[in-house]
Amino acid sequence: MPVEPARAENREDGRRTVLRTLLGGGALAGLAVSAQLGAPTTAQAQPAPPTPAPRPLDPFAVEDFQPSGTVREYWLQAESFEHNAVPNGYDGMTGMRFTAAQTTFWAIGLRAYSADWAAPLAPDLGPQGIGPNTGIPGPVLRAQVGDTIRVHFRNNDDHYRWPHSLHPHGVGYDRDNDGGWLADEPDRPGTAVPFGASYTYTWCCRPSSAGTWPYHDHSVPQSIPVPGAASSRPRPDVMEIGAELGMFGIIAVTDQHTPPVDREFVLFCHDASPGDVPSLAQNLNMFNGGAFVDNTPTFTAKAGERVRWRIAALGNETHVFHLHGHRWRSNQGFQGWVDSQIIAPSTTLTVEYTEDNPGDWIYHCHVTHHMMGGMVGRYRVTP
Ligand SMILES: [Cu+2]
Repeated sequence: MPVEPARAENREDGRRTVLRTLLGGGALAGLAVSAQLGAPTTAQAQPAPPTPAPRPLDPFAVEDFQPSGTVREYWLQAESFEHNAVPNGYDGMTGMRFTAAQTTFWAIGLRAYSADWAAPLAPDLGPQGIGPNTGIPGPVLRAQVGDTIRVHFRNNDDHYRWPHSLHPHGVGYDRDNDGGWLADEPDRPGTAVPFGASYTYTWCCRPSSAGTWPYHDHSVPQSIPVPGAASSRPRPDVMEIGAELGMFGIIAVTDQHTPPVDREFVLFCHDASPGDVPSLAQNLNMFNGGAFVDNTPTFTAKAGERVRWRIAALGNETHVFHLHGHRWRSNQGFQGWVDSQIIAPSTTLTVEYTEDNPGDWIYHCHVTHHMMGGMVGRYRVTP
């Protein structure tokens, strides 16, 4: 089934390639540094003629897309479950304690299954894996440029029984594979998959798709009834409430410029508020469905390993990802070393470095209220 319009943009991939060459620590960058260090420095040496600047990339150029013929097939299921974001009941940073009732809500997650949703897939935390497959975040969907991602999606939200959808970022798709619901075209295929039904989405990995992207529920807005409230609709419906309750994950697309790594960490920044989720005692600012150290993921690495974080955000807040004891090359506007980077809803960060600093570290959002709302985790590096 053709899923791609014939035209697309060339700009992103071209810019990525240039940045990788200049900044990615690749062979060319290394050679340039060596040549400078080894160059003669006598007064007689003539300066080398300046390297001509690369020609500006044509933003209107048609993307050169070569299909690989590989189809990456995933069987995903939306599932509702009672979820405690703070299972140890404790904020290890401030010392505050919580009861389970204050931090538990009915969540909706996404899990990966074998073909025809026969059995849930085993966790795989390796650099090519789907992740823990516990539902929040959903499985990592992986592909290479040229591949097709085919997601067979089944809605088994047996608690809320709401319609749901999957909407991807970064990949190519036509409108029937977009998943974004609109009130003025409510019957658009794949935008409101009813409870008990399934739908297959086909997405195409173009050269401009290389990188880290989110996917999430983009279906009909809903509100969560307050127990005992007179009206079943006590407040305006919340758009993307399925995503607020946990229906999201990361798409990781690689190309020939993607460096191989020993560790890959997937981190999703998201929030839930008592205004939308009445069982919560306060705003929860979460990493991968958990809040506060030892409830959020504890990541581990060894000195010498090549490490990549794939970080995405959804929700109402803009965050600042900060990792103690480490610096890395920014791939955003400022092209230098950083130890903190801004990430806003639906944007992503791909952080890469060689681990060289053993210790018990923390990573956290550097927005104070978000740190206090739970966005803190541990990162343990062994020698
Ligand atoms: Cu934050």
